[in-house]
Amino acid sequence: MSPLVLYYFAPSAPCRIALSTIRCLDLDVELRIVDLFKKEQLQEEFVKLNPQHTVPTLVDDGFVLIESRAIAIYLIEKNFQSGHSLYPKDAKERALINQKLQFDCGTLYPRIRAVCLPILFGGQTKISDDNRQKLFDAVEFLNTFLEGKTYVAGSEQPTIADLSIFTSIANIVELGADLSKYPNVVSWYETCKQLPGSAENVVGAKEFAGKITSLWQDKL
Ligand SMILES: N[C@@H](CCC(=O)N[C@@H](CS)C(=O)NCC(=O)O)C(=O)O
Repeated sequence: MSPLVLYYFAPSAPCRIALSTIRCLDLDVELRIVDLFKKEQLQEEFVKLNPQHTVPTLVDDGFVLIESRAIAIYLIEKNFQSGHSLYPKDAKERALINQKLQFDCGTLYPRIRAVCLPILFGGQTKISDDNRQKLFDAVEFLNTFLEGKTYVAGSEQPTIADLSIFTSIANIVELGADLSKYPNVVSWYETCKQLPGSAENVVGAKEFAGKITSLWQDKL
């Protein structure tokens, strides 16, 4: 069987959600780099594959899938039909994992983007106070969710919600965010650093942060 193909760019957090899932599941993958800083996602061949021209894009034996969290769920459902601790079959456990995936996709990560994209692509050199505040409000929510818990969905084992949120938090850690006011987030982050693929994930976050910090005259 041909290996999975993942169109990938390490500084992209969604790409690292997909890849860290692949690493935790120990699946074979061929990475094809799409350099967003060179606008390679707009090349005709790639747009034919993914008209939304986003990475990550997964190709599994001709089946094309976009959206990082959908990719994570697909890989587990396809390869572990009787379930996997990263995304167990129990409806309530899944619901709590899905909730935290939605929290990352709909709240935490968009607030990180709102801080970073004006710097990365908008020519700005400073963060708006409002955007910074909203980002740290989301970190505060995460800190509250983690009260008395080891992992974000409340399970005893890490899940894909941890992989997703770890990826977002790695970006702001590497941007120099002071998380000392969020002790639950700090200890959870240290725990997640033990997961397969997390060192590689942090390398991508460093690349992302390096690009931002070369452009701004500010700090988180
Ligand atoms: N919700 C999507 C977001 C994908 C996304 O927006 N990827 C960005 C990089 S972080 C991208 O490919 N941007 C290039 C473009 O939109 O042209 C996911 O989680 O996969």
